[in-house]
Amino acid sequence: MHTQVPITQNDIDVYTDLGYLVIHNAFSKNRIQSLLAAVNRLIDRALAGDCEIGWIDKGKRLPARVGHLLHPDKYDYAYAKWLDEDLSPHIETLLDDEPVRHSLFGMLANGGGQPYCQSWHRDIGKPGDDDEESFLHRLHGNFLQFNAPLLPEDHFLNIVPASHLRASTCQELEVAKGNGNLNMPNAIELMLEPGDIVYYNANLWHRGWNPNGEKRWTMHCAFWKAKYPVMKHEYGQLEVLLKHIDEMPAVARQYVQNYIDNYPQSDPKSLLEI
Ligand SMILES: O=C(O)CCC(=O)C(=O)O
Repeated sequence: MHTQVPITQNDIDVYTDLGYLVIHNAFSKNRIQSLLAAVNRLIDRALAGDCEIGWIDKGKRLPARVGHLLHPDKYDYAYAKWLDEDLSPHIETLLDDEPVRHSLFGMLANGGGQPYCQSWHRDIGKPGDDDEESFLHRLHGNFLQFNAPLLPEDHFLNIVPASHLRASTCQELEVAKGNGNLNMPNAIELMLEPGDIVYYNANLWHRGWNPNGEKRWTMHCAFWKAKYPVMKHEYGQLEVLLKHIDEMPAVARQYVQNYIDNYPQSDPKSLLEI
C-alpha cells in the first residue's frame, strides 16, 4: 500500500478548525488515468445498454451526475483499488482511526453549457434551529465527504471556511433562501486540479456552482464511522452490494461489510435523528 501524501497532525488541526482540508497532488497521474478510464468504460457500457445512467448529452458522451459507482452495474475495480491504496489511509486518519463504513460513492458531472447552480446549504442541517451548534459539534469528526476532480481547473465547489461548528448567521440564512443577489459572506471558491482532493465536513456551508455548464467530472463520496447505523439517505444498498462484495479488494470490501453489518432491518433513522 502507498499513500502519495500522508495526512499530518497539522492537516488534522486544519480540518478541525476550518471544516475542510485540501491536499494537492495527493494522487499520481497513473491513478487519475485509471479513474478516467473507468469512467469512460462506464460510458461505453451505458451507451451499449448494459447499464443505465442519466445524460446531459449522450451523443457527446456527457453523463449527468452518477451515484452508486460501487454497485455491480457501475462497479469498476479502479474505484475500489483507489479506495484501498490511496484514500483509506486519509479517511481513517480523519475519522480517528476508527472502523469506517461505506455511505455514498459517486461522481458529480456537468457540461454541455447546462448550468448547475446549487443553493447554499449544509447537508445535514439544521440551519437556524436553536440546537444547531450542539448538533454540529455532535457530528463533527464522525463522517467525511470529499471532492476529487478528474478534469483540470475544477473551481466549482464554493465553501464558507470555519462555518461547520457554529450557528448560522442571519445573513447566511437569508442567502441560503436564494432570494436575490446576496453574496455569501466569507465564501471562497476552491481551485482543484486532477490529483488534488478536498475532504470536508458536509455541514460546512457550501454549494456546487457551475453556471456556464463547463465540463466537470469530480468524484464525490462519503463515509461514516462504522458504529453509526445506516441512515435513510444511504439506505437500500444492501442487496446489490451483497451481490459482488467478494470481488472487491480488502479495504473496500471491509467498508462495504461494515455498511452491511450496520444495516437496520427496518425504519432507518434520518440524519436529523442521530
Ligand atoms: O457540486 C458540489 O461540489 C457540491 C455537491 C453538493 O454539495 C451536494 O450535492 O449536496
